[in-house]
Amino acid sequence: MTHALLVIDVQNDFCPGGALAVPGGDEVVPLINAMMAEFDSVILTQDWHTAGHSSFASSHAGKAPFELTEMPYGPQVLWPDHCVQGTEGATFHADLRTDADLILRKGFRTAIDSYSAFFENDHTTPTGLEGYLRTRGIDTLTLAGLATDFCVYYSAVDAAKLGFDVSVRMDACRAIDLDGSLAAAETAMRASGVKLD
Ligand code: VGL
Ligand code: ZN
Repeated sequence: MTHALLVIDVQNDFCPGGALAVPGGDEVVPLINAMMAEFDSVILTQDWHTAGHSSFASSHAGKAPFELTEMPYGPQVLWPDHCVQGTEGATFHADLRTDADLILRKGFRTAIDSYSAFFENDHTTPTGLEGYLRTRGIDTLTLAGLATDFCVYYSAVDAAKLGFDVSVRMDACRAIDLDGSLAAAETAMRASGVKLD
C-alpha cells in the first residue's frame, strides 16, 4: 500500500476574507499540516482559473453568484470571481505547508470548470493525476481541504470510481453547503465506497 494525502484547494479565496470564503476554511490548515507526516506522499491541488472564467457569474449577463446555468457539459453553479491565476486569492493559505511532492492546478481552461482533481466538469477531460498516482504506485488516498461538498466531493468520487482506496478526513474539510449540498455530497461519497473518517 502506498498512501498519499490529497489536499484540496486550501487557498486564500476559500478562507475567511476570500472571494468564495468557506465558513471556517482556515481551520483545516493546522490539522492538514499535522497529518502530512503520516503519508508516503503529499499532493496539493490549486484551483487556478483564468480571468473571465466561464464558472464566474460575472462572465454571464444577468446572472448572480450561486445561480445555476447550463453549460455544454451540463449544469454549472456560477461562482464569485475566485482563484484567478497569479492573484493573492489563488495563493495557498500562508500557514499551509507546501513542501508537497506535486501541486496540481485545475480549472485553467476558460470554457470548463474542474471541481475534481481527476476530471474536468465534463467528467471526461483528464487532469493527468490518475497517471501520476499510478506510475508512482500510489493506490490509497486520504483527502482533506476545501470545499467538502464541491472539490473534495468530486475528487473523492472520481478517485473511488478509478479504483483507488479513498477516505475523506471530514474534520479536516469545510463545506460551502448550498441548498443541502453537504448532505448530498456525504450520501454520494458513501454510495461510491468513499470512507468518511
Ligand atoms: C471550489 C467552487 C468553485 C472548491 C472551487 O474548491 O470546492 N468550489 N471552485
Ligand atoms: Zn473554482
